[in-house]
Order: sequence, then C-alpha cells, then structure tokens
Amino acid sequence: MASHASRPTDAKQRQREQHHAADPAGGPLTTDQGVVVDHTDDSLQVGERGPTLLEDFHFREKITRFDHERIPERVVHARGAGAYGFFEPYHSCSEFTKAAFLQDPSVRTPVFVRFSTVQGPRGSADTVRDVRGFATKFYTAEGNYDLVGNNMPVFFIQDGIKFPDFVHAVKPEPHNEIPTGASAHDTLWDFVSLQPETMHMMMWLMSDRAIPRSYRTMQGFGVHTFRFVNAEGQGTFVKFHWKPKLGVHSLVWDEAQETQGRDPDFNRRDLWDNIAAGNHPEYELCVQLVPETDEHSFDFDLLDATKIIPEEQVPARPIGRMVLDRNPENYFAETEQVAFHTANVVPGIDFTNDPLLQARNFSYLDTQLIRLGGPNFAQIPVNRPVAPVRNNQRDGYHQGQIHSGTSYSPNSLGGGCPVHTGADPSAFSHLQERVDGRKIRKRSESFKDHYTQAALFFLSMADWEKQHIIDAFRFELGKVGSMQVRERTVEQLAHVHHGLATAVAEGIGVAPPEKEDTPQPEPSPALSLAGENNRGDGSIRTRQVAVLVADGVDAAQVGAVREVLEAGGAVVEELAFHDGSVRDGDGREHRVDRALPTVASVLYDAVVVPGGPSSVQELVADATVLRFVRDAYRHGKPVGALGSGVGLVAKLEPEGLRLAGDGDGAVADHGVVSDTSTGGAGEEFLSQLTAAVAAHRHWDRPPVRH
Ligand code: HDE
Repeated sequence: MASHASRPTDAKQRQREQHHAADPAGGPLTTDQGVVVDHTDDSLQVGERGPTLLEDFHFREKITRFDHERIPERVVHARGAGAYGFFEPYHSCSEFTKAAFLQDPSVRTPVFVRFSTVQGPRGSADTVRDVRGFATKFYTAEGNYDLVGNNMPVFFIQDGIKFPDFVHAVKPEPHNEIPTGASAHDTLWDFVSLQPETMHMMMWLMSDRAIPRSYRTMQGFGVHTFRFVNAEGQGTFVKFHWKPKLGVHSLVWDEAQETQGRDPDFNRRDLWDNIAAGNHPEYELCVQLVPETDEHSFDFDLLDATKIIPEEQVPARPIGRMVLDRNPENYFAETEQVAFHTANVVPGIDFTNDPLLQARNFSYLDTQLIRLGGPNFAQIPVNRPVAPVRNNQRDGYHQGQIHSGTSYSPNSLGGGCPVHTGADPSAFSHLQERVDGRKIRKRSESFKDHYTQAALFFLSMADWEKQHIIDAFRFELGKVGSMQVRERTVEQLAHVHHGLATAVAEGIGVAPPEKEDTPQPEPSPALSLAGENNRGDGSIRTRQVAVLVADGVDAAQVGAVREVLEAGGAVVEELAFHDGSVRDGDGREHRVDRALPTVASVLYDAVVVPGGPSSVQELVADATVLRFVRDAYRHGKPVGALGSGVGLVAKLEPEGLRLAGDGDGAVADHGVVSDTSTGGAGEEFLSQLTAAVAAHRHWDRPPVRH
C-alpha cells in the first residue's frame, strides 16, 4: 500500500475484481432502451468512406449521453474525496440530547463523509493552502443529520450576507481566472484588509492547519454554536469537534507546493489507499457543552462564528467515534452527487441564531436545486435516508418514485395519510426560543472584537508554528501587486500582534507599524499542533517510509528495518533506480517496490539509507538521491542511516545537515538516526528510528544551505 501508488495495489485489484463479478450489466452491450447493440467501434455510414447516417441511434445516444455527463461543480468546495463508514456513541447523551443516534453504544449509524478544498475547481491540486471541508452525513433511524464542518473552528465572516463577497474575493480573479487553488492574490487580501472580522480565520489559514498531511490527520469542527435538546425540551449550546486518532499533522509549505506537481491527488489518494488497505481512519466526536444560562458569560458572543470557546475554558468531551471503512464505487454517483445541508437535522439537534448558520440554512438547499437539476436529489442513493420518507411532495425533474393515492392534506380519500398529529414525541419540533426585537440591519456590539482571538491563536503557537505563520503571510502578501493592500493588511496585523506585523512588514517591503497595545489573552495550548492533545496515539501507523537501495544493498539491514516499522503499522517502500529487483550484498535477487524516478521525497514521511558499500556508492553518485535525503531533512522528516549509508547522509553535512557524533552504537539528533557499526540494524537503532518516525516532524534542526 502506498499513498502515491501508480499501479493498482492488491487491495485495489481485489476490489475491482469483486466489483466486476457483482456487476449486473455483465451481459451484452445495450442502448438505454435495452436494445442489444451489435457494434460500437464504427458509426453507421454510407460505404467505407462515406458520411455518417442520422439514423445511427446508437451513435447519437452514445454521444448525447457523453455531452451531458457534467453537472455544475460546487460553487465552493468543488474538489473533494468521500468515504463511507459508521458512527457509534460511547455512551448515552440523553442528559443533553434526545437524538436517537447518540443514545445507545450498540447502535452503529452509517455515515458518508466528504472532505474538500474550498477555492479551487474540481480538477485542482490537493495540497494547496486552503480551508478543508469535513462534511458528514449521518443516516440515522430518525432521518439524515448533516454536520457540514471545516478543519478550522472559525470562519472568515460573521454574517452570511457577506459570503458572496468573500467568495468572489478569494476565487480566481474574473479577468484571467488566476490563481487556481490559492489565496495569494490581490482581491482576497483587499477584502481581508478591509473586513477585520476575517483576522482570526486568516491566522488559521496562514498556519500549517491549511496544509494537512492527510484527511486522516485533520481535525473537523462544526464551527457554529448549535443546540442540543433533550427529551424534556431543555436546550444546551454545543460546539462539535472531530479529533483524528492518528493526531493532527501537517505539511510544510515548500513540500505542499512541490506535492501539487508530484501528486496533485495526494490527499485523495492517501484516503483511498488507506481505506482500501484496511487502515480505516478514525475520528472521535467531541462536544463542548454550555448551559443556556451561561450564554452571556464569555467575553465573546457564542453566536459569532469568528470565535472559538478555548478548550481550557470548556473541555471537549468525547462522545463517540467514527470509522471510515469503505471507498465509494463511483466518484460521480456518490462523492459528486452527495448533497449536504446544514438544515438536515434530527430531533435533539437544533440551530442557534448565528447569522452565518441562518444563511447556510437557506443556501444549501438552494444550491442543490441548480447543481443536481431539480428537487428530487434526495432520491439519489447517496442522499437517500434510511428512515422512511412519506409526504405529499410530488413530481419535478428526475422523479424516481411512482406515487399513488392522494397528495394533499387534510384528506379523507387517502385515509388521512400521511398522518401528522402533532402529538408524536419522536417528531422534530423546533425549540421554542423566545425572540423579539426590531427589524434592523446591524451587527451586534458583542461581535465587534476582531483581534483578541486572532492574538490568542498566534500566542498559543510553538515557535516553529509562529515562524510558519509569518512565512505564510510574507508569501501570500508578497504575491499581492497592490502596495496599498499590503500596507492595510500590515495595519490590521498590528492590531493583533506587533511582532508578527513587523516580521511580515519586513518581508514584503512595507514600513513596520507603530507599536501599539495589542491584546494579551492567556494562550490556549490545545490550539498548537505541538500540544499533547494533538499528537494522536503516538504510534507510527500508516507513516510512509522510503528505503533507498541499489545493487549490493545490505538485505539484512533492510529486512530488520522493514520488520520493525511494519510491525508498528508503518508502510515501508524500497526505492531503487528501476522497478523490479536489485542484487543484494550476497548477490541474491532482492525485490524492490518502486522506481525512484516515479516518486519523490515529498511523498514520504521518512527516509532510511541502509548500508552495503556498493549500493551506497551508486546511490551517492546520483543527485536525485541526495536531493531526496536533503528534502526529507529540510522538511523536518526523520532520516535513518546504517553502516555505509551514514556516509551518504554525511555528504550533506557541509550544507548544514547535522548528524549525531561518531561512535559505534546508534545515535540520534533531531530525528537524524544513525549507526555506523557494520553489523545489522541493532535494537537501539530500530527503537530510536521508531521514536523519530512517531514524532512525525523535527522542527528545530539547523537549516541546510543548498
Ligand atoms: Fe458552505 N457552502 N457556506 N460553509 N460548505 C457549500 O453547498 C455557504 C460555511 C462547507 O462536501 C455549498 O452543496 C454559505 C461554513 C462545506 O458537499 C453552498 C455560507 C462552513 C461544504 C455553501 C457558508 C462551510 C460547503 C456549495 C455562509 C464550515 C462542502 C455546494 C453563510 C462550518 C460540502 C454545496 C460538500 C458547501 C454555502 C459558510 C462548510 C454554496 C452561504 C461556515 C464543508 O451552499
């Protein structure tokens, strides 16, 4: 299994074979009318060189169907990847919600999840700097519930009426449709610099959260404050979090950019391959609960989607887990046609008056009508509830039901069906919240602090995360042509953190801002990727480790490395100059997994160079091999070297790479693990290598010059 396989893996192959065996269309080719076709390779024409005949209905049908294969892509979140799975609660949540799927640990609710990027079109690259969508459809016994979240807990704007403005600003510019899948351009930053409520979200977008290593190592958030409602009709405010079991891991920007070319499907492939190989991604659903009586006890407004509730203030309690264990059969039918809607709620889950959520509750149904060509999209298999559907809604494009009987209410001729007595305790009934006020267009005063939580995010970061944020602002604003926009953005940043604003200004040719008093909130360690809560289970499961080999490689060392890493759940791939096999140090044939020219360092999480003098001699002479190791080091990845392999890694010492001191045993320095002894890979080396891989990245290395 590999995250960048160019040939079918065993699992994939098996899946295809099973699929074909089960294919009901396993007979002769027919038209859409079921007429068997005798020939599909040549159109019907007059003589061998004559014109094509209009009466060739098979040709016309085939081309017409082809011409109509596309539907409008999503206005935002066009590029996505989906998977099926299940959700099960850990315990009953009846104290807070009557939602049936949150009551019984023995009840598994099927789910479909779609991960996505926001800005780029369907064919854009995966590893762009962007927000990721994390949308979950729960097919519950009480109807479908959609939790349509993102991998960041806040949003760019506070009121949905600004959404078209924001999206127009971030999308490619209208005259030349540039840039694709990127926010580094004038119109976005123009908007940002004039709309300070974006500041908190921009901190997240400039952080490593915007370039996740994998959809499997990404958090999800419901963003808005929602409401749980229990059987007594009592409401509780709730914020939803998904926490990945493997921890939260990201790429670095240089790597993310290169990966866009090396494997534009990097995240999509990673999800697919891991599910196919049985490495089923798992996420914990956590909730932050706030009693209604505490609605006003925060120094921000719970209805403001540009704010988080720090986990130190209100803990995120785990209430269940979701496992994704099945790939879709057909991308279009399932991942493209899935239709999420924030207003798809079930009894026990309700809305708040968050003006962003209220706007979403209109938009998602509306957008499906155009995208899926009419009102019957809930009948598409991926959208169909498992709960029975009975109502008087009729007809319309793509009606798939053959309704009979009456279609109005009240009726007597249809026996009064479908009934709605209003007395059914399991029916959805909206929480009876008292609301009164004037009709006004006015942002609440309680929504006006745009800087404190932006500062909170920055102050909560580890030093390397802060540096990545500064670099990202410099990169993005460095691509902005208008100096005015650059300056205005720096002015905004100056309200967040003077040091950040100054460092950004220096990188983009703008005068540093005046020192001013900026907010000094207490940091929230839960926000940092370095924080304990984001490290996952500490295992090396599914990490991709490259082992570089050539003729003469020490097969025993490779075997020992493979055995230990694979036992921990990592995926080890031996890369040689060509596919097939090499000769090991004893002249025996030794199979390799992949040819080096088809892959790159950025597609792996770690690299190991085993010994074998002639293998290393051949490898060291090749610039791509040195680049492989250099890139891994630059990107903070573990580097392992054994015996003569240490000599290869040492070639990069003049550039600044740091190896731990000499000595016979295994030594490690910031994730560079080496052992010059000529024996096999010893226990000490293997345990240090495993620890280095488990740490994922090693940030505080001395930099290399190259
Ligand atoms: Fe969306 N959003 N959104 N959004 N959104 C859509 O619905 C919209 C917002 C999110 O994989 C669209 O079916 C408005 C916040 C995800 O299919 C559209 C506003 C959050 C997905 C739409 C927001 C999201 C969408 C486009 C401001 C995080 C992809 C196609 C009021 C909590 C779902 C579609 C999938 C998709 C509207 C803001 C997440 C146009 C008007 C906040 C994950 O209806």
